Amino acid sequence: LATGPVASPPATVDGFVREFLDQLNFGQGVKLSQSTINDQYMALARTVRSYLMASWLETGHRRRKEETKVVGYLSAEYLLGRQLGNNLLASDLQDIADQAMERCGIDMAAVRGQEVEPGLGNGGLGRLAACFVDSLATMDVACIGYGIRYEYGIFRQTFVDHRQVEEPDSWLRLGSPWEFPHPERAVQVGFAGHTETYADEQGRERTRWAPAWQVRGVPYHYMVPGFRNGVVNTLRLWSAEANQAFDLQTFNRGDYAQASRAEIFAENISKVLYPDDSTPQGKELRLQQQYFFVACSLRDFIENTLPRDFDLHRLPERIIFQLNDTHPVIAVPELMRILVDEKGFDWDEAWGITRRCFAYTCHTLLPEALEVWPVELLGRLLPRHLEIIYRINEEFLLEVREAFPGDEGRIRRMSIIAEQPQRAVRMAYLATVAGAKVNGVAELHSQLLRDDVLPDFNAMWPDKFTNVTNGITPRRFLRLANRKLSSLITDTIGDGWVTDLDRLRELEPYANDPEFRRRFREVKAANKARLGDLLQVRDGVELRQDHLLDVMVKRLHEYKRQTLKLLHVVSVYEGVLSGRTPVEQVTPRTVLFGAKAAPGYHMAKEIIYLINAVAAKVNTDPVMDGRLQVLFPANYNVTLAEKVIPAADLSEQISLAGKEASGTGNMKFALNGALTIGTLDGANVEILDLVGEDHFFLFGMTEPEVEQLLQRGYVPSAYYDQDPVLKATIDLIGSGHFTGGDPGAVSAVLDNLLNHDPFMALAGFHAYLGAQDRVERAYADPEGWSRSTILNVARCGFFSSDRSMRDYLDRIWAPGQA
Ligand code: 26M
Repeated sequence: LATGPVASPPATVDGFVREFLDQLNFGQGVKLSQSTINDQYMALARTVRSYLMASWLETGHRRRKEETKVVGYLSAEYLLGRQLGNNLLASDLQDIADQAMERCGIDMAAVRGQEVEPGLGNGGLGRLAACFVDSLATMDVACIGYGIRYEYGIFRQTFVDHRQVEEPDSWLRLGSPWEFPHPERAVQVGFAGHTETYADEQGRERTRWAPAWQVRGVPYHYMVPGFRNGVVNTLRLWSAEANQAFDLQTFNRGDYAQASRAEIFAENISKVLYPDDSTPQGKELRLQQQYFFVACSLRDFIENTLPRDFDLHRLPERIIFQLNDTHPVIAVPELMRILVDEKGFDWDEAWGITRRCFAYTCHTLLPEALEVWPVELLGRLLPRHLEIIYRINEEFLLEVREAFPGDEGRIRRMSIIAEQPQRAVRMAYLATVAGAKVNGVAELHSQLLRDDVLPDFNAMWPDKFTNVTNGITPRRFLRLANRKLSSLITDTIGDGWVTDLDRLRELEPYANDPEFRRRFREVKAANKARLGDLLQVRDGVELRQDHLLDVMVKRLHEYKRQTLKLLHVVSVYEGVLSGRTPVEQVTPRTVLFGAKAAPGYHMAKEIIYLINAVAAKVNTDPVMDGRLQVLFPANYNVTLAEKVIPAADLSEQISLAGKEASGTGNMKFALNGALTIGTLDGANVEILDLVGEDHFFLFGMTEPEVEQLLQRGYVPSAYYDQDPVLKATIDLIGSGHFTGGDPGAVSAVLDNLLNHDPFMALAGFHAYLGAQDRVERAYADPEGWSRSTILNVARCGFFSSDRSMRDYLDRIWAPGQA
């Protein structure tokens, strides 16, 4: 009994209804007639879970027998999005669930709307991690995703008087039906204290770390189902808990607040996601988070996942830890500490193992985004790790000296320890030294990484560097988010594309088929109507269905150039206002922004204010005759993305060349039948290559041209002085027209543009307007536009994260084996 596979409930409407009612009655403890929407959501989620459970257990069992190499994806962020729809899709229960809910008289849409998405990430990097684990499950690759179970995810954005106000994201308030706590698998993590040397039984000198305090890491498991393949991998997110709720002596004295201080302190570690995504603040709590989750993860893998008596000399045969940016890099000295201090390995032996267990992905080019930890802080929080980092650096610099004798400048440049402006550990260098491979996230980015960010390391180890262009999961971002387009594609070429996205190529001939083009336009119109309904309910705004929908959704950053988009909007408005453009000549257009600003990023918040101020004016000024609308729904997140992207006509990817590492929104739009207006940056370059110049609105400088302009000396005000349209546009903003007559309210943004403009928005303005003219001419020809959108979909199969995972396997995780 009970040794065979666990039985799933019958995959029929009857079976589903029965399981659902059981979950409602015995799990949730209510009768259907008394149940709230939340009861129904919880029971439905638990029902779906039940269907996936047999596969989860089976996959776990198989993995333990297999003895294959596991990918340990180490990421401080997973921006998962809602789980219910995804897991219904993966288990092929969508239709059954719909019918079952109907039979119970339940409003399925309302129940779906009840789910709060786990927003455990900031943006691209966190969403990429979620796409990657989805693809690995679908490809049946053994992967454990390791991360942090933040109690509060990315803040909820609201606008008050046009300004961003952040609210805590208490996504766990009603409980999450998707998580499985495993307190029995908890591990201990130490902090601070001191190190000491001692002689072991053989008289060898050894070091041990005596931490000053410890916390308990409790893992919460989440299912990561593959697409209809019976595979369910695991995401293991760690929550910090105090070892004891109270200091009993203090408790007995009656000082209850003091008695629970240790508990509060420990639990702070996984309390909240840091909402910065480009300028790390070097905060102690952030370092605690990083060490906490990698220490838990390494301990978990070595002690609880590998077989009992596993010989750690062979560790690289069983694990590759992929470092998602530098956030988990403290895992490198942690593994050294485990091997040397705890397991008694020689330093050289341990280092030989460690260097084969890690690979590093870099996600940025901005120098200010590279993490650096002051030695003072690191030494106080993790004294043993600092010693280990020093020794790694010493021996590394010996290697450099040997390879480049007498080149002291190079040694200073390459040192893992920076001396200026304060002594600090350069985490990207540590990752590069330790990593078996280092990759960028798009061709251009990987090239710039070699040439500009890590050139000395590239000179030393050219073979270490490689590229893996990012991708997105076609399950969530096409099949789930755009059911109508998916059906049209499947009706035309079959459903193999869902797991083999290159097959979208088979759509190419249909770009010339007027009937197919008509159906394609029908899909877009339906998606636009669906978004209109949502925005009406959510924000009480009307989305004009006859407008070109022009979308810019991404984090608010100067380098992404939301201001350039805004300058375009204002120039259109100013043209009509000043009588330069007859209003009938304006292409009816809705510009939709979605963007969160890091709470401490002042300029980004000013830009948000300006967008809202411009929207309020432009939307209501009768002079525009309703032909230009600016919408800025608050709190852009994965859930909203799934509705916005399928409805878009135009995708704004207008970062200054050389600044956006890859972008992944760009891929989502192209695959959902929007055309891109964009620069030669990140993965845009590869999208352009694949779809062709006739089907992409390219503008702006190349990265070398940006460099040249910088060398010559960039004077933004010269563009203002010489371009009358730009001047009129900026002057209108500067006049206080959008800010109730108060020019002061926009001066920070305008001063910055006119006097600094680090991302060359003014230099880009003219070419951008030219590209927008080309957009409007193309949009005026619906057949030509449809043809281009179909070719975009047909030619972008490359951007499946399944292909990204194949590339990681071939180039990084199992070269020669795959
Ligand atoms: C660091 C320290 C402290 C607090 C937060 C951070 C931090 C968190 C997220 C820093 C950066 C973070 O994310 C950066 C990011 O999302 N980068 C994007 O990665 C995508 C996936 O590779 C790329 O497509 C984008 O171009 C890149 O901007």
